[in-house]
Amino acid sequence: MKKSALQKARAAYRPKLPIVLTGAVKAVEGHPTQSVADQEEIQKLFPNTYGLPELHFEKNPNPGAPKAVNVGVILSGGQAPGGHNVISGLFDGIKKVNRNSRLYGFLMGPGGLVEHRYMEITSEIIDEYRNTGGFDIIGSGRTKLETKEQFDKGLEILRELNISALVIIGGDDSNTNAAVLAEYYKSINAGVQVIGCPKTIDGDLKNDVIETSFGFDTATKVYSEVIGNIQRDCNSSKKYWHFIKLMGRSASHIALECALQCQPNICIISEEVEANNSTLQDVVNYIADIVAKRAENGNNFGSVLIPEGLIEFIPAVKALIAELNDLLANKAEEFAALTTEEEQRQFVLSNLSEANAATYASLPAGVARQLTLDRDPHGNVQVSLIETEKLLSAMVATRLEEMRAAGNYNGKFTAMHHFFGYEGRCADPSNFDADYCYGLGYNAACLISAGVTGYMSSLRNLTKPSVQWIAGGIPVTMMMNMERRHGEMKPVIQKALVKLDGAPFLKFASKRDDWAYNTCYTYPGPIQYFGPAEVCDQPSLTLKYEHQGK
Ligand code: FBP
Repeated sequence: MKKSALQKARAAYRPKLPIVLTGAVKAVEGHPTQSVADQEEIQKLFPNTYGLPELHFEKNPNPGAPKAVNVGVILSGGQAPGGHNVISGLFDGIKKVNRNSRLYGFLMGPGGLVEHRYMEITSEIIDEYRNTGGFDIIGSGRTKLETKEQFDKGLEILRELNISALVIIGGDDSNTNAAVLAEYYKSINAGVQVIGCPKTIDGDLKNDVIETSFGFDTATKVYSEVIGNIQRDCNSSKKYWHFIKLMGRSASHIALECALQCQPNICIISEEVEANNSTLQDVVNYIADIVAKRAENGNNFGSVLIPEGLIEFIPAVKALIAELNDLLANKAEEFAALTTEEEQRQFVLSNLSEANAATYASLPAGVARQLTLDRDPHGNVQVSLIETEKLLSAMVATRLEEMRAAGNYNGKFTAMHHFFGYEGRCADPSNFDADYCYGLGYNAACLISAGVTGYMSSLRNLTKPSVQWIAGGIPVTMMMNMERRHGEMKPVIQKALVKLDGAPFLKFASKRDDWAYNTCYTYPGPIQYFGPAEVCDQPSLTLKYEHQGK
C-alpha cells in the first residue's frame, strides 16, 4: 500500500492512554444500575444482565499471571474516524495481558460472525492501520444480529476459534444488539463475553455515563473546515446562498457543532422544529425572512446548515413516517408486489389515515417516495438519501418571489447545494479521537480481563488531557428503553437528541440572530495533527460547553 507523507508521519503517533490504564488494573464496582426507562420490561427481557453495577478501573499492585485469551472484534454500521485505533488498543491490551492472546476480526460487519468470515489480526497487519481513518482493516456492515439462529451460528465459529470474548464497535443499534447477544450467551452459559464500544459520527450515542461517541470530533472538524472555506468563498464573491446538508441521521448534533465552530447565517435544529410544532413552510419562511433582511443591507449571500434528519422532525411528517413504518411492515408483500411508482403511491395514499395521506400528498413526489423506500436493517428511514437542501432552497426561492410580489423583498437569490457526510467519516482521526479510540479499545481489553459481559467500554472526564481520563465499564441495559421498531415494541438504547435546555444549544441560540444579520463567519481550518496542544488537542465545542454546564 503506497502511503502519503502525512500517513507515514502519523503512523508514528503514540496515543496517550489514561494514566490508570498504563499498568495492571482491577475493576471496582459501583452501585447496581437501572435502565433509563421501562425498567420492568427491560429487566424481564434481560434477566441475566440487568442491574449490573457501573465499573471503574484502579491500579492493581498485585496482578496475577493472566491467561492468554482469544478475542473477536466486529465493526458495525457507518464508518467513523478512529475505528482502527479501537482495534489497535484492543490488540495491544490483550497482548499486554498475555502475549499469546490472539485477535480475530469478523469481516464486513456482524454478517461476518454469522457467515463465519474472519481473519486473524497480527502485529504486522495492525501496524499498517494505526492512527488511520476508515474501517477497511476488516470492513463494516449493517446486518442486524437479532435471531437465535444468528447467535447460535456465531457461537459455532467462536467455539471453533476458541474465542471467549467478542467486542462490537457500533452505534446505538449495534450496541443494542451487543446487549441482546450478551444476554443470550450468558443465559446458555456459552462462556463468551460481549463488550460494546460507542461509535458514530452522529454523536447520538451519549448519556450521563458515555460522554461522546468516537468519530464525532473528527467528522465535525472536517465538515467545519469545508463550511469555513465555503463561507470565506461566499464572503468574497457575495453572490451565493449555500445550502449545506449535514449527516447525523435523526439528531442535529453535527449541525449544531458545525454551527458553533463556523457561525453560519442560519442553522436549523430539527429538535427545535419539532418542539415548536413547526411546519415545513414555517422553516422556509424563517429562512426566507433572513435572506430578505440580509438583502436589505446589500448582502445577497449566506450559509444555511441543515441536519439531514430535519424532514423526520416536522411533526406532520413524523406522524406520517410512524404510520408508514407500520403499514410497510404489515403489508410488506402487497407493497412489494406493486411494480410501478404510481401504483405504490396510490397504495400508500389509500391505506393511510386521512391526515397522513394529506401530508404525503403535499410532499414533492421524490421526497414522498423516499419515505416508502427500504429502511435500513434497524428500521431507520435512510435520510441521507433525501435531498432536503434542494427541497428547502426551492421552497425558499418560491417564497421570496411571493415576498417580492408583495413588495417585501428586492434582492437576488442564487442557491448552491452541498451534502457533507461521507467526506468526514473516514478521515484520519484527530488527536482527540486517536487517543479516545485507542483508550476505548485498550479499556475493552481490561473489561475482558475483568470477566464481565454486557458492558460498554467507557472513558470519562474527556475535556481534560487524556492522561486524566477515567476508565471503566457501563452496563448496556442501563441505557435502554422500549421503542417501536418495524411495528413492534423493542428494547433499544435511547438515542440522545439535541437538548434544547443543554449548554451547546443555548450558546447557539444566544448568538444566532447576530450571526444571521451580521456576517460573523469563523474559519476553523484543517485538522492539525502536529503542533501546540491548543491547536491539536481540543475536544469538540459540544463537549466543552456540556462540561462547562455541569
Ligand atoms: P451509524 O449510526 O451506523 O454510525 O451511521 C452514521 C451515518 O453516517 C448516518 O449519519 C447516516 O445517515 C448513515 O450512516 C448513512 O448510512 P450508509 O453508510 O449506509 O449510507
